[in-house]
Amino acid sequence: MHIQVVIIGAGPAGLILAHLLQQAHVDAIVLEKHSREHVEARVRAGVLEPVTVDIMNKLDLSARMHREGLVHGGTNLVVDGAMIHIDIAGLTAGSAIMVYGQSEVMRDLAEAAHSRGLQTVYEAQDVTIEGLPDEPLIRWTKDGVTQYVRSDFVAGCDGFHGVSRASIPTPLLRLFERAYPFGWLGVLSDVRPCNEELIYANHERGFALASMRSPARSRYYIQCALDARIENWPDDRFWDEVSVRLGEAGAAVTRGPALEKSITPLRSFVCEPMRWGHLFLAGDAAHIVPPAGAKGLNLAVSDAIYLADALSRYYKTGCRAGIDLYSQRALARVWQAERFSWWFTRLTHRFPDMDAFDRKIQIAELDYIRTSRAAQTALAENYVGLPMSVN
Ligand code: FAS
Ligand code: PHB
Repeated sequence: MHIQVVIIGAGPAGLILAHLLQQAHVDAIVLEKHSREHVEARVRAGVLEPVTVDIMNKLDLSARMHREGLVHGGTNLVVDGAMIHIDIAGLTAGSAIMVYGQSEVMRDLAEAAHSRGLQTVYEAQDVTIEGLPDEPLIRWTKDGVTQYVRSDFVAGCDGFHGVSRASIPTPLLRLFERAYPFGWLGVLSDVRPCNEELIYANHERGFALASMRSPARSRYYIQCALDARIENWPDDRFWDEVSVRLGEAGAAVTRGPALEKSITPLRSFVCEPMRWGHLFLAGDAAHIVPPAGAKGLNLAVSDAIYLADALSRYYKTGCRAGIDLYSQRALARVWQAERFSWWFTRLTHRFPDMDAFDRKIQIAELDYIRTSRAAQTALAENYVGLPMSVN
């Protein structure tokens, strides 16, 4: 069997790419190792940039997002209790973020993939990629039966721990990494949010984030030690800590049972190039950002847009320029998001090795942001996401 494109992974990168290729009449198949329920149950990102909202609109996948999502024209920083409002819309000629959980995005993408007849194989085990770099042969096992397909191209959308990046000889790759000396402890709870918009708090005791999924469902995070364990964070201890760190807004925190509680390690990571012959990497398979900048999901989407454009142009015109430029174009946007996510993490978190001088510098930068329209504009335009390059 031969197919034009095999997509490994049915996360945001994989399914956005699959929908875009179908729209361009390019034949593709998606191979996902977990069940659809497992993918949709993962509690991850919560903030969509305009680029992500626009592509969901273009794919006619955004009806429920516009019904249930929350449009935010601003966000907030809290520094040792005092609030700084960032007027995102006012500083970026009307741009806004959409608060709509990744679980909901995945449900919308998967439901439409099914109804539109996108070939998606869930619980595809032991996916391997042979024949690289130029003649891909992909094998997998489904219900105990081994299957294989030859393809023109492979899109590795299989996340940080996937098989795609691991299929590229290490000497061909340049890897860039920064591991952070802390993690995020996240709680999902069916309680009303403590504030209309998100709050990013820098507190002596550590970072906290007040986010949400709906007017009745909150998502909170606190910075935690690398060796933190869920069992040492009963709900009451979490609610006490997040309330202290949120300062004045903490008084409005409504407590409730944790529906989900998880610890995520933080890292910055980039793999260059995002291509080897006929294999392309997209999303977390190629890069990871610390979640403070709300970039992970949105970068996966922008990679998929670049890759779909490149492959569609090739099949339509035979022109390989988009394919040959894909890695360079995607990486230009990736590094901008990496820089912002690194900068915003350093601005808002307490690093164990920070001394009194470091803390003073952090407070001075936050005071500068409080008083400078230029500083707030720079934060706002990076937070909503820089324009897709149009070269
Ligand atoms: P994904 O990891 O979403 O999807 C890859 C898919 O490939 C998965 O479904 C996986 O099952 C599949 N796969 C892996 N190996 C395979 C194989 N060998 N064969 C077949 N399939 C395979 N981002 C934010 O912006 N904000 C957040 O708050 C946030 N929180 C996060 C919390 C956690 C615990 C994690 C892990 C990530 C978080 N992220 C967050 C980042 C996250 O949203 C990712 O950036 C986003 O899911 C990236 O999408 P994909 O690149 O599609 O990768
Ligand atoms: C979330 O709601 O999960 C979320 C929101 C903003 C971030 C990170 C995570 O920066």
